[in-house]
Amino acid sequence: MSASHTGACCAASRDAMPGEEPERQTGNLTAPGRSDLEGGATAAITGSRLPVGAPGAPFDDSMIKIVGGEFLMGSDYPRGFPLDGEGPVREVGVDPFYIDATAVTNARFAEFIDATGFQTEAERFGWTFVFHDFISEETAKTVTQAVAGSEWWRRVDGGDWRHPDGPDSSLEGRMDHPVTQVSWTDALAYCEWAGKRLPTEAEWEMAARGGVSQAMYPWGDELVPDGVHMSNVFQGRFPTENRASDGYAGTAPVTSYEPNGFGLYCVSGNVWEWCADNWSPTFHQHPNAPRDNPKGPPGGASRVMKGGSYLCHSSYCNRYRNGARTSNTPDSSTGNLGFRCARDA
Ligand SMILES: [Ca+2]
Ligand SMILES: [Cu+2]
Repeated sequence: MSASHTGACCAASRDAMPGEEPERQTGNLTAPGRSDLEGGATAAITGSRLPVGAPGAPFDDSMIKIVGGEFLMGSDYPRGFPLDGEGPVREVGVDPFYIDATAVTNARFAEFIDATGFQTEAERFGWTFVFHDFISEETAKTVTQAVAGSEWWRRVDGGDWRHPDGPDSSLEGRMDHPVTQVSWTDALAYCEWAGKRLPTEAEWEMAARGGVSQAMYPWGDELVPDGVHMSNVFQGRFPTENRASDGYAGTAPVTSYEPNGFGLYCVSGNVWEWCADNWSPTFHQHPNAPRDNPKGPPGGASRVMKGGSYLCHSSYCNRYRNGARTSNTPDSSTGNLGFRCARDA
């Protein structure tokens, strides 16, 4: 996590780890060099869940057609993180597209791995980031590094998507949960296999808003309307007291809670979701920045993440809002970061 992400309960980056660079194998998929290591309004609701057969993929997935049009993107929320560049609120146009109703599950990801033998970056690096509470006592004895300033993130050797809490953990009972411990590069590989792609940030946010203009959350402005939990975030005292009043201390099944107006589940909370765009906190603030199907700036060391996660808490990191955003390096993987796919209409 770079200094610009102060306050991010959510993002732990490989480049946050000081000291020796873990050995990595090369040649599989391109991944960025690690040389910089240091220690809306007019969106029509279709509601039509057309089954879209992704060419080449062994299953038909249920995707949701977003009609496109213009919407108000971003947020001027005064309690946001200025360095995230949520604002200003601006009108952005998006072409019609399809998006997954849910995040990619462990079950789906397992199909991809079984079909391709793909090795994720966490497996190639040999380690990943796990939230401190989820690490077993046995594994904890082997953990030597925490992220400075976010000590709840621990580097765990042998953790990967199949072992999201460390080498002695498993996916038992979690096959319908979102896959985690996947890097942006891993997500692209899955998308390619599935005949899909990652959504742009604009597409993601338009879909997440569910046709409600400039609401704080996909369902409205209140986090817990009438005491009903609408998302999987963090209740209690972060990071030590996870009360899980919403039913889940970690990930939840991808169709938990009510879907938004477009039929998307868990866009807020549960896991962060990778977007296609390169990250910049300022690119969209330029007067001539693209407003028509914007795809983020060219270049850049990080990628956009949206939606917040089960670790977001109002007292610390309120990025479970529609307009919120953060980033991570494309080779990073954590236990609260997954993705959903999009597709051209
Ligand atoms: Ca929770
Ligand atoms: Cu957060």
